[in-house]
Amino acid sequence: MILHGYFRSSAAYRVRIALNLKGLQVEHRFVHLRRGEQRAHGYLGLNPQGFVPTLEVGERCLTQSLAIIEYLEERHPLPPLLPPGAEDRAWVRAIALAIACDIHPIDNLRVLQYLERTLGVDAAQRDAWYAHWIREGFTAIEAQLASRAPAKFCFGDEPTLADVCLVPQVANARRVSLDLAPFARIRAINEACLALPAFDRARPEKQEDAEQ
Ligand SMILES: N[C@@H](CCC(=O)N[C@@H](CS)C(=O)NCC(=O)O)C(=O)O
Repeated sequence: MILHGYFRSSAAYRVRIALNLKGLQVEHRFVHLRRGEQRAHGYLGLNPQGFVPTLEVGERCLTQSLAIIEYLEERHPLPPLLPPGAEDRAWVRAIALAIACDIHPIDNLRVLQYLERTLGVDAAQRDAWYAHWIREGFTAIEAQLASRAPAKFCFGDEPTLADVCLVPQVANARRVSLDLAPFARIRAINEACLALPAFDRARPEKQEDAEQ
């Protein structure tokens, strides 16, 4: 398998964590998003949306981080990233989707570039936008986490898809210096995750293409 990613992409970070948790090796190829390589003709042939990640599996190109992770889950069920009960699986997916569908897309590079280049927003306003949507999303997720008994991870004592999405979003929050003090559970879960080698090795700063 070949993973096309970028060290700072939180969607690619999710896939790196899932691969590591499942003990799967891939070849890494790097798409420099700041240089616009995601819009190069060759790459659009792999991923017509012009996003990372893309996972090449033989002749097939899989796109969308959550679809890729669900594929890995189906092909390599152990260790599971979803709990056994249908309601519990829905709960875990809801946290993952709150991040992947509601928080992350409006802070994506192309959205930030549109704010700056087309709407004339300055860097401070851009970062305020970024932090605002994470703060709003994390407020809801913190309440969802608080509705369950305290646990090491989002759901129980093993990491799930929810943690796979949460940790990269916390990394993004830190990049814009969002005050995480109100989010005690999120902070504790993030620390517990990063203590695991699978999460630690997936950190942006530990990737081959990492820059300052
Ligand atoms: N929903 C997609 C989002 C992918 C995505 O937004 N990737 C970002 C990096 S985190 C990207 O490639 N952005 C390129 C751009 O905005 O031009 C997924 O989960 O895979």
